[in-house]
Amino acid sequence: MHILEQFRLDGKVALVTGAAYGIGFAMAEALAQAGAKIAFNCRSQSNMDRALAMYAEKGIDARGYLCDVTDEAQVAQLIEEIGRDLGPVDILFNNAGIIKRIPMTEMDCAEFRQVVDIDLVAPFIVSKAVIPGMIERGGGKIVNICSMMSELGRETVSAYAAAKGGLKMLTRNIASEYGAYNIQCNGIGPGYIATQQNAVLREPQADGSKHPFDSFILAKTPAARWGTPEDLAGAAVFLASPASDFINGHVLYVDGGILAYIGKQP
Ligand code: NAP
Ligand code: GCO
Repeated sequence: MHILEQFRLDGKVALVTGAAYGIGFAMAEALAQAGAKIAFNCRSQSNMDRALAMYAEKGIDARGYLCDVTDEAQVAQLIEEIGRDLGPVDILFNNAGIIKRIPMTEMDCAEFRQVVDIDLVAPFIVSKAVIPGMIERGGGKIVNICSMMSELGRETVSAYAAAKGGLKMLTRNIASEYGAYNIQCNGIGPGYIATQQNAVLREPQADGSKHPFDSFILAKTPAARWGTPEDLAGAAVFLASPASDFINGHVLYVDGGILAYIGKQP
């Protein structure tokens, strides 16, 4: 097979959770460009309508479904509807996620649980819903969207770091438990990617100067820039394609070098 053919996804059905915008949308667009049929979900009709229009503008006939990934019954229905509309899920990207930035001692248990529910329990729920079909059909791909916080902590993100650290180990465990069925489960660990999830950390100050966190991240990133959702496209297609059939349990960090760097001297 010509090497570039290994990166094609023609005839495959890809589900990207939470792909109405942000990183999920960019990865779904890349998978579509590689030939996959795209299914995505989100929780609000308005986001769904906007996303469908954006996919259509890109020439992508994506199918959108309203589904809260923390709800097992809704996820079961989601997988059934995708099977009816597009065919069984060959590729799953567990991308949906939230963050709450609250000092741990001030965080309610309910807030901690909500982050863990969406960022860790939901990938378990959706993966569990697609793996039996993947086994029946001889294999599949699962990609979990991890984080710098799968490796590092920082103030105010205890729930998120616990969830994303757990997601790294869930990735390794799915790889271990189902690798024999030709299912590859890997992770993508984005660095600091400019999306609405962290827009508050990049807002210019009243005097027009950079947000301190913006300056902090630029000093911690060898590439000296925030990433864009499109920076993740290549890693997404690679881990969804036959080109990565012997890669399993790996988290591919797309972080501009943050994890390798002690940080620029002030
Ligand atoms: P975002 O812009 O906030 O998008 C999050 C997506 O998740 C939205 O589409 C949202 O849809 C969906 N979502 C949230 N909770 C959901 C639920 N319960 N059920 C279904 N959909 C749900 O975030 P992003 O920056 O694109 O991040 C996407 C993923 O990458 C997340 O897992 C995040 O932790 C991870 N990540 C982000 C960065 C970064 O720097 N941006 C870095 C590393 C990892 P609705 O709310 O409209 O339903
Ligand atoms: C934060 C940011 C990060 C990014 C990402 C880094 O508050 O530190 O939101 O958590 O979202 O996870 O990889």
